Amino acid sequence: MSEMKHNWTKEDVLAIYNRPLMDLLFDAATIHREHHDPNTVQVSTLLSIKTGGCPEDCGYCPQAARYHTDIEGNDLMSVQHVKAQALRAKSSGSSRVCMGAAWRNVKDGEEFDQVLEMVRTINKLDMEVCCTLGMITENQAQRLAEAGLYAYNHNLDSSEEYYKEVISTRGYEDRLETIDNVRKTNVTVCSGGIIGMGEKPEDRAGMLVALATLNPQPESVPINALVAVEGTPLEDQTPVSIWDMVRMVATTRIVMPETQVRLSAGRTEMSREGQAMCFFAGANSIFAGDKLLTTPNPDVGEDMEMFKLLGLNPQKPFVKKSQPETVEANDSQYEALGEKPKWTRPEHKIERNEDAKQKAKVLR
Ligand code: SAM
Ligand code: DTB
Ligand code: SF4
Repeated sequence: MSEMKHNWTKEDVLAIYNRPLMDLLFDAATIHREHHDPNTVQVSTLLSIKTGGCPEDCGYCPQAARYHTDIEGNDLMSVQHVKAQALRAKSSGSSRVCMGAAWRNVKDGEEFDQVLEMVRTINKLDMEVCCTLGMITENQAQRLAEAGLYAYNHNLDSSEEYYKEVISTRGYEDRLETIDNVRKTNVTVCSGGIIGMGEKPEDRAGMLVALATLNPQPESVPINALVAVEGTPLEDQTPVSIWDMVRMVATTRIVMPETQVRLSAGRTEMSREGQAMCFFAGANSIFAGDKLLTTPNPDVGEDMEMFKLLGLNPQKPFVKKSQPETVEANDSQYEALGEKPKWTRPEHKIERNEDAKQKAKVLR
């Protein structure tokens, strides 16, 4: 096996992305087979533990309070409810539960303590636990690790340049800092992005460079196709073509050979043939369950039929890394520091975000 390459440039990556499709697919599939079992796909279930009412202005997101979408907001879910959902996910073949909260960043206090209890509870069910809670400090990452967190998801979403066209309430450097905070613990890093937001292939390459030059590279990289939700600034984006998705997956596989590449949002729009091409190109993980966080996803039964048709097997938990131990709240060696980190707030004007916000005001 060759040494992992970390010095990717945008030119390198764009050249890979633009290769003749058959060459690109062949190389990606070859690299995939050198590093992974091509017939095994990791299955994660998403659980929105705190939905809607988010203060951020992410142009793609139906959970941003400032836009008018038909999302019903909820308070933080109870630990019992989360446990019941995790058991359901386990019985339907998922090895991982990914809990998402519509927060800008984690604040120390009762709600975070409740999330830590959710992490302990799911880890004790022998499932991999992932959280995506917005920006976190090193101390918060350590507390999550101690509770038994397996992965933390924090997407870069696009290139640094295009990020500014989508979000104005936080900066790219905040995202990188959170990833760095997670890296200081034994929690694995899950970070990827979205295609179909109006970005150019150069931006897709830029995002992959930002991820592939992290050392170590993220253990998992979700590739989402934008789900264009009515009321969000990106509601009118044309759907990405399957060819773009396949190119993105294949390029991700080539530049990050060891990573689990997750075929994420947007699968309801993809045919089985399209998804099969993505698996061939190196995707080896999916989100299963009829809902992502707030939008639809293929039915579990249909996914299992597809697995059967393609001869794919769900990956068992903890095959890539051993199960973390759970330390109980009373035995914790970390205390809540109550820090108030100065995450950035660029607040530059993004016209389409402003328009969507104005429209929401009229509709309310
Ligand atoms: N609030 C936290 C944050 O932003 O980091 C965690 C939850 S947030 C919903 C997690 C990720 O979901 C985003 O980074 C984005 O990549 C993805 N996402 C959100 N809305 C989406 C959409 N409409 N289509 C595709 N992906 C989406
Ligand atoms: C990721 O990259 N995609 C997931 C997960 N990580 C948190 C979320 C997709 C959300 C799609 C829009 C929704 O359902 O709200
Ligand atoms: Fe909030 Fe996350 Fe949605 Fe942005 S992506 S609006 S931070 S929930």
